[in-house]
Amino acid sequence: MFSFFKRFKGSKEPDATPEESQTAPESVAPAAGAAAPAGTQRSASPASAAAVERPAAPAAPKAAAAPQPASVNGAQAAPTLSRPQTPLQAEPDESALETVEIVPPPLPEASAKKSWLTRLKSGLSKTSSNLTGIFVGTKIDEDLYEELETALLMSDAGVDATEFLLESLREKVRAERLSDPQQVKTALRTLLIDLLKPLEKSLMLGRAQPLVMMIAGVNGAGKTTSIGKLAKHLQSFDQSVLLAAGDTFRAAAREQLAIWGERNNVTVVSQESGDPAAVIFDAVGAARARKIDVLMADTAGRLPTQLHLMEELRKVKRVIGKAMDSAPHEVLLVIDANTGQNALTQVKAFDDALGLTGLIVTKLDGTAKGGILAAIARQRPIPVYFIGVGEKVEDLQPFSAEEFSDALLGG
Ligand SMILES: Nc1nc2c(ncn2[C@@H]2O[C@H](COP(=O)(O)OP(=O)(O)O)[C@@H](O)[C@H]2O)c(=O)[nH]1
Ligand SMILES: [Mg+2]
Repeated sequence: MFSFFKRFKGSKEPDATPEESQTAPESVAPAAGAAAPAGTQRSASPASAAAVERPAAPAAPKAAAAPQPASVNGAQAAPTLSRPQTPLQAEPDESALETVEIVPPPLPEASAKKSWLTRLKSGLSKTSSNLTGIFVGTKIDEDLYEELETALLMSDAGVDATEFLLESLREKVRAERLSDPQQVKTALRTLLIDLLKPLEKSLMLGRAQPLVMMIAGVNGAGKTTSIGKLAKHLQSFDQSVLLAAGDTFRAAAREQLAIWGERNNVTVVSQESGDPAAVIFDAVGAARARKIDVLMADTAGRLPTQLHLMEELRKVKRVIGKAMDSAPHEVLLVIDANTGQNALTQVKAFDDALGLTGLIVTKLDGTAKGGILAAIARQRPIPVYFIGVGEKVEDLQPFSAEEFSDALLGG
């Protein structure tokens, strides 16, 4: 499902193995980011965006040439799930933690990848047909820009991102003396990718044991489902996983996670009643005692306007910090892409309350219009670790600005 690699924290030089030299440029920087306080991890600035940028396509041939390709990151590259070699370092520092990074597809099979992209494209087809229809004519005139403005607004991009994209596009058309609407479409694709790129970020594992991830969001956003999918992915990379049933509001929520855990052989820490902070506190203790790699803490859905419930989340976060100094290492918000501009409101409110480190955007397979990511990129650029295009495990995939832009523009 995911390609991945390991390396030692603190190794600065991309010189040990072909796989390391391939991965070092982006892997060193996120590790540094990971050590920073939660609030500073996001890739809002162009500099940090570059730092978290994932392997570019040119790296792929190199990986293919490596004796044992441990990770293949280029979109065109042949898929592999082979384990990475132990880095060829004579005496790794005992205190250095092994780090595993989950990077974007390739999927194991080209057909699986195709079906996943097809879902994304069909999910976003409303927006893409609106957008592509604009560029079928022969003239670049005011009508074209006006139609584009409408289409972008209708895609949930919001006023700010729409204006930004339109202005940049006019500028580009002028500067590059574009004369064909198809060229304008290509220019828009470039601008969209540039805008969304800072949202791309890999999830870095292995930088703490356990790596504690707290998952928040409104009801029905897809928190529990995404936790389940992620747990499966993580297990396939030999990561031991523990789940904390922090949604103590409804017995059904606890059961949902418990049943899922049983089926998938993942331990779920839960309590009959009570305080989510206490449940999660216990779970952190259990994860430490059992040397679990990743602990994911589910929480009850809540609206940002429910201030006492937002305060409860803050408490959960504080208490996690008491159970383990550096934790939580990730505070993720799950948003349903179908909620349009409201999703942006959620991002801002949860971020203000908790200091989010990442987003999971679900249900891009339905009637979502997709432009919301442009709005997020402009107004609260928090990394999008994963996007969901369905209910199956393989329907949760890392976010790629190129793939997403192509899906939006019907590419
Ligand atoms: N189509 C689709 N459905 C999803 C996706 N993610 C979650 N769901 C569904 O959304 C519903 C609510 O999910 P759940 O995880 O229980 O939400 P929670 O309240 O945030 O924990 C469930 O029926 C999920 O199967 C997705 O990416 N695509
Ligand atoms: Mg739930």
